[in-house]
Parts: sequence; structure tokens; C-alpha cells
Amino acid sequence: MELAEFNTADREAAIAVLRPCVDVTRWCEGIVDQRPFASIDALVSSAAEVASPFRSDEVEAALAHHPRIGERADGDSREASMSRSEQAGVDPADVAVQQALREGNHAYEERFGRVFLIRAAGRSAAEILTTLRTRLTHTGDEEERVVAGQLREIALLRLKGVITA
Ligand code: 2AL
Repeated sequence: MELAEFNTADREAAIAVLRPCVDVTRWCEGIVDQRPFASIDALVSSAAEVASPFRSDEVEAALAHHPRIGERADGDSREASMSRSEQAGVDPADVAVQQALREGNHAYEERFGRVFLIRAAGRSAAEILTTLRTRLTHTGDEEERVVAGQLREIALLRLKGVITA
């Protein structure tokens, strides 16, 4: 959707455009209620502010929408197609990488009780695996801050995909 259309859309329609970026109602409403935006930059900086920080309950709820790294999202929803393109650096045919990700995801879930989340766009599988192993050494508090930051990065990147100049 173009920014001009977003600026004048019904409140509910505008919220629905934002929701696939991150399913946090406070974030969607907080942005929509600051319309109109003079530019994409103004929109993104306002979106970053509302996302700083995401609360831990918001992070937990939003995580349910993100498939594991290495698992291709099914279906033709906007959310699923964005996830697939974000994970383009992870080759589903690379058996060694898939195995390492399965083990890493499992270890992460055992340690922190939630899905490992990383902004995958622009990252290779090797980089994601290295980061996963480093993050396994974090304390719960450290990791909570990292996850909230990654969720914000994903949301802002998606926002730039769904609303254009
Ligand atoms: C994802 C995903 O689907 N897209 C992305 O950037 N990260 N999933 C994940 N578990 O980190």
C-alpha cells in the first residue's frame, strides 16, 4: 500500500496492513493513531519508537507467528510469504545446515522455553548458526533483550515492504 493511501485508510484497514509485520496490537494502533506521516522515514521512526521496547508478553505472543529457522512457512498469507523470503539464505536442500539448525533450535527451546528468533533477512545460514550458538550462552535477561530487538528489526523491515512511497 502506498503511504498516501495508508494515511487516509480506515483505522481498521490501516491496522490490518500493519499486523503481518508483527502481531502486537499496541504497536499497530500506536502507529495508525499517529497518521498522517509526511514520509516513509517519519513512519519508520515512529514505528521504531512504539517498538522500543516491546514488552515481554508482546514478544511471547508475537513469536507464535514466526516459524522456526529452517522451517518454511506454509500458505499464501502475507506473513508466510515474508517469512519465506526472509529465510532465503537458508537452503532447505542443505542437509548439514538443516540438521545443525534442528539441533540448535532444539537446544535453544530447551534452554529458554521459546522459539529461537532472529532477523533472517540478509543473513546466511552460517551466520545464523554462529549467532544461535552465541545466544545459547546468554542469561535469560540478556536473551530477552536480544529477542525483543530482533522482533523490532523484523517488524521494521516488513513495514518498509508493506508501505511504500
Ligand atoms: C524468522 C522468520 O520467519 N523471518 C525472520 O526474519 N525470522 N523466524 C525465526 N524463528 O527467527
